[in-house]
Amino acid sequence: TNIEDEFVKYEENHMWREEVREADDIFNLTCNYARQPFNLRLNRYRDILPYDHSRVKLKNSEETDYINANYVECEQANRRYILAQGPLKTTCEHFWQMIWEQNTKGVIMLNKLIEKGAPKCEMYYPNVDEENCDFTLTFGKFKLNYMSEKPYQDFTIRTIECENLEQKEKRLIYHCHFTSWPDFGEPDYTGTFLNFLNECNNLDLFNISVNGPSVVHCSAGVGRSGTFILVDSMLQLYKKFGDDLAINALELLKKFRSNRMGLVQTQHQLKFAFMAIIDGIRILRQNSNTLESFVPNEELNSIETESDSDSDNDFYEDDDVSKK
Ligand code: PTR
Ligand code: PTR
Ligand code: PTR
Repeated sequence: TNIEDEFVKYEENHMWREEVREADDIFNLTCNYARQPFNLRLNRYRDILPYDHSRVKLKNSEETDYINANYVECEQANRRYILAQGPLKTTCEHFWQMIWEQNTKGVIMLNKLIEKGAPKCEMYYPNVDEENCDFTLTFGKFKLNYMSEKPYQDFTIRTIECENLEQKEKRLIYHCHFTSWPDFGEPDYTGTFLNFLNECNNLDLFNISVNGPSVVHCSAGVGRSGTFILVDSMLQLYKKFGDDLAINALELLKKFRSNRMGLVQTQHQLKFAFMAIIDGIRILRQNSNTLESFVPNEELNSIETESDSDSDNDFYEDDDVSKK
């Protein structure tokens, strides 16, 4: 398809950096509500704010209906996501309230709580993996109970029972946590990422005819989250249109960026998204339109990634050591 040609063109002409910037800030959209004095402290980063026109509004709230989150849509792929910042101490209750009110079935988390020694997200979910973790957490009217988890090599799928103490009603929420994606970086392999995406799809998390939109977040909810939904939507479009797919990934990214700012932060993330889409399309073609992996992870990485050269360096370092 043309995405392979585009990849080669961007790669040969060193265009990734240009493309990731060019696509940004072409919209004159406002974030006035996010800048209101009573909402400012609810933002993790001063420079990543939700546009007014697509922000998610809390329904049942007293002081403010504000949360740093946007609806991001691709109608043709039948996809509607909510992209959000990683909750702060002061916004954990709002986060669960959004999940409840929007009828969300799945939360996709792409960051770790601490990255490069700095806190990137509050521990808003009960778990058994972190230090000082708890089986049960309560934020205002929401009580979260840890139910189970299934660990994979680079991700964990948890089930959490969310109990609304006011309405005395309980729901099961899937918490899909990808654990090997550094901020301003990209995963080492497209294979593990595609396996993760496939597991999320197997849980039917993105089926908006049945459930509300899934919530996708990282720390700011733009770099990694944007990369994730770009790959998911493009592969969904390929499943639907096959090789007749006429939508190009950069156009889709621009459209997404009119819903939430800053999606896909670095040229490497953009390149990674293209590699994952291309590898994903190869699997769909070979495997009657499902991503169900039938080859080991390493074999999915047909295109060399930056990290391949890193491991070359490791090899030479080892060599030096053996000479001593
Ligand atoms: N986010 C800051 C900026 O706006 O430029 C700084 C920044 C940029 C921080 C890149 C980290 C970055 O990536 P890395 O952690 O890989 O150096
Ligand atoms: N001001 C922050 C910075 O540029 O460092 C905002 C920011 C932080 C932007 C993290 C993106 C970030 O990455 P992600 O969206 O993947 O968490
Ligand atoms: N907030 C940063 C910026 O806009 O400068 C985010 C960013 C960081 C964007 C790095 C692009 C980057 O590209 P590279 O890592 O290729 O310099």
